[in-house]
Amino acid sequence: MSQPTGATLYGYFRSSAAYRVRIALGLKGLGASQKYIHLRKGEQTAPDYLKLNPAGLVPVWIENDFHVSQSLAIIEYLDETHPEPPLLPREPRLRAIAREIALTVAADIHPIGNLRVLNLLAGMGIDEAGRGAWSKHWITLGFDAIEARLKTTVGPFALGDQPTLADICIVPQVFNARRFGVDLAPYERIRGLDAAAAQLEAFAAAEPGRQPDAE
Ligand SMILES: N[C@@H](CCC(=O)N[C@@H](CS)C(=O)NCC(=O)O)C(=O)O
Repeated sequence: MSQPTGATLYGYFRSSAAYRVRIALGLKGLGASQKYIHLRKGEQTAPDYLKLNPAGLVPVWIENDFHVSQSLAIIEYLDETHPEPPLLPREPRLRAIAREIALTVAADIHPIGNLRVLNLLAGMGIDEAGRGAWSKHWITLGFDAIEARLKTTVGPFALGDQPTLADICIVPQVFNARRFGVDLAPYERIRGLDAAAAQLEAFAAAEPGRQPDAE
């Protein structure tokens, strides 16, 4: 039974940024109403939605007269308003590494493979195979960095025996990697934490296929 926040999360089943927020809510045992913005139909650019998020992206978190976008900002807000269980390690160096990994996904990998980027490439005449190769390239580069970074961590999760912001960002990106046919064989540590996370209901319930708007 989750604790209601009275808030609304605007998302889309396949949005990996919204997927991150769903995982964080699950780990905190928090509930929120969900509203679905159909990205492939372009609902993110509808005037009413742009009033909520002028960037035309999901997720957005709405709590009475307060609203915030950017998945990492939403997750930090949830962590600060509901501190248990913490989503960042307590030890400052591990916290820094958790943020490093989260940003490798959220700042370096994810934005370049976003729908609007792929749509722009399509408009420039890049065919589906070319767009797929583009996405695979950037995911592979980012995963190479994360896999190397995880060398000194102990598992089963990215930074030890509890899931953190690092796992919250990696797992949805692994989902995307599978969609784009990225070969995950070289990423033993990433595959290991993804498998560990899949055992937790917070991660399993947040999977795109389990969302009411899944197609
Ligand atoms: N940095 C943002 C990224 C948000 C984002 O790019 N969301 C994607 C879905 S994962 C989106 O709304 N894409 C719509 C589009 O590209 O038109 C965050 O972490 O929230």
